[in-house]
Amino acid sequence: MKALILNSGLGTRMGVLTSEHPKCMTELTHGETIISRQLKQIKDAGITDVIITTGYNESILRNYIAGLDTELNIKYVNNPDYRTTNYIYSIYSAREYLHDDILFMHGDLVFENEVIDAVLEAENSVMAVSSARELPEKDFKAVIDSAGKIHKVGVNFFDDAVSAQPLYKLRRVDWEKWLNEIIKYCETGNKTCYAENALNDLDGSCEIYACDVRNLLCSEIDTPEDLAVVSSRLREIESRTVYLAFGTDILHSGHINLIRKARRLGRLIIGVLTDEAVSSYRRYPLVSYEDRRAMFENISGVYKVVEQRTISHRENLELYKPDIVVHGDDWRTGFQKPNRDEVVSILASYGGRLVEYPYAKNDRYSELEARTRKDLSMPDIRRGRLRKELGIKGFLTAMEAHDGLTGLIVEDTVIYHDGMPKQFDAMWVSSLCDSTAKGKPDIELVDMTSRFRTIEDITEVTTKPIIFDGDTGGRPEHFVYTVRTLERLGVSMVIIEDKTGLKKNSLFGTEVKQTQESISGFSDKIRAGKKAQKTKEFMICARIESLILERGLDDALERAFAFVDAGADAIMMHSRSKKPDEIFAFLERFRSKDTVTPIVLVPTTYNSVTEEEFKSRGANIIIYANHLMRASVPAMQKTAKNILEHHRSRECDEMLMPFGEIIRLIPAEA
Ligand code: SPV
Ligand code: MG
Repeated sequence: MKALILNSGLGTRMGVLTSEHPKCMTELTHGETIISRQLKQIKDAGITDVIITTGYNESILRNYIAGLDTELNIKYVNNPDYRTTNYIYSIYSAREYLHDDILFMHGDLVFENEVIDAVLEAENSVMAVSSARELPEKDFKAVIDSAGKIHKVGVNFFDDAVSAQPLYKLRRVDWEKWLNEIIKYCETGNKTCYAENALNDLDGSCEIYACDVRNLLCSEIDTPEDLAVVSSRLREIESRTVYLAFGTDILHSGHINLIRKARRLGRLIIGVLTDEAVSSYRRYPLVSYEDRRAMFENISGVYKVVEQRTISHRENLELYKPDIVVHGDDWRTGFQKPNRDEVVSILASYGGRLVEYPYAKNDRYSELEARTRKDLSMPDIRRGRLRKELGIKGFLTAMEAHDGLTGLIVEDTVIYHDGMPKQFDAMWVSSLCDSTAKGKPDIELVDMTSRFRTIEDITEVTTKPIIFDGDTGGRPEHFVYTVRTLERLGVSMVIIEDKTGLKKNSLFGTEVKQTQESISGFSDKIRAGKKAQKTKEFMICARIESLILERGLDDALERAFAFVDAGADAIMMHSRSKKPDEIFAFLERFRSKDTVTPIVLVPTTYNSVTEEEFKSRGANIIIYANHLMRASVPAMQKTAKNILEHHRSRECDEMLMPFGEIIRLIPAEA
């Protein structure tokens, strides 16, 4: 594509302003002239070849442009009869250079970047028009049909017309038709009319459509009054602020393009989502907030980088009141729609506007995301995430997973509420469910080698942090090996319980014989584990069975403080009461002395309490310890019975998920 700028004319209506140079050299703001601005916009649009028709004060113009150092290939074409002809003849003079797609503009036209972007992005040949402006008495108007196609352009058309500006993007097929007509006009002596007279003779067979730029700046400067109006609009445009939020940790060409477009609209403020905000709606960010912030700060043309603490833009829109918010158009539907609606309504409250660009879909971007997810599943990255996320959010939820498929369900299940996604933060590899899945009792019968295999099945297909139920941890001499193996597997935390002898599941309470380990014996085990661990991030959590074994709160508290002293990174307080009172009492008394050690709860029985309440009382991790297993067993029994009853499977089909859907849960390449 080439740009064609018409600069042959005298510009007499500008008075003294054009006495010494062509009109296009008129200064707009801060040393910028009409022509320097146009050439910069052309270059920014990626066009390198420019044809400028000249006449009046040609050498002054050429010297001036040479001094601008535009890096454009500029071809000057002189219209020798510029005093007596119109620009139709200038185009005719340049005809041999114009066999291409053409961006065509008058030399006195000033437009904002959004205008040239809209014109160039249009699929068809287009002319800039404005349906928002009053019809000008003396300037161009375009007659358009209901499909937006332009039939006539001129000063004297009023019916079905809109205000039109001499800025066209012309595809070669259309332009050649118009150019041929211009050539015919000039060669039959018709040199003093507008080039549009030739276009009008084609009566729509040259297919040019209206590109409606509404209230955006796109004006010719004919008089000093025009200049004053346009200059003041430009100052306003230059001081505009544009807001664009990013939660990404990989910057690809789609993001760079969006930034490039956004910064052309004004001073670009980038809102970088905090780690907490990112992990609330997407995966955990691989690159930390500080590093992501630095990444954006180092992109040229970014005016300011600020923190965005939630997925909602509200806080920052109210703080910075940007004139424009830029976003990909992907949020018009789906879970982000409520966020978009909120942005639209906040912008409307102070007169800002939303600019959306087509969302860049690209297989390469999906591959990058898949690769990042794979990185997240690597043990070294995964292991530290629980500690980090606890630091970021302070409160996490974990759901049990006992094989690869339940791991995928914990990994991928997400719900949306008011534009906010909610998902589980971590996975609990329960001894109860791991044993149950194998049809075995929960008595440390399933050995560690088998338990590790379950972990591997899960880690192979997921990325979320894993909390491992280590039962009693076994003998201290064995536990140290378990710790190191778990670290190698990428597990984030092991929870061991202060029981000894033949362990039985806690939910049996005192119905079965269970023996609690001594404080000193269990403290030694914790110390041995902490000493054995190779990485800083791995966590050992001490689980206290005092309430299960009805030993009372004082015993529970004494143990909790002793185990923290022995090096436990967290405390799990277990209870099988239907009421949360003893857990609440524990939280209150523990937190009055220790405000930092994370507390883990497993509210299987006292299940009426919400996560919000646990959080407000000082808990940090809530584990849903056996729910996927409990959901699947009755469904399987019901199906088995149904088939037995009906002697065939048709009746139970509607209770079942088609395998086509199940397969969709499973990534093509894990
Ligand atoms: C498990 O899920 O294996 C547990 C929690 O240890 S509980 O079953 O409540 O004891
Ligand atoms: Mg267990």
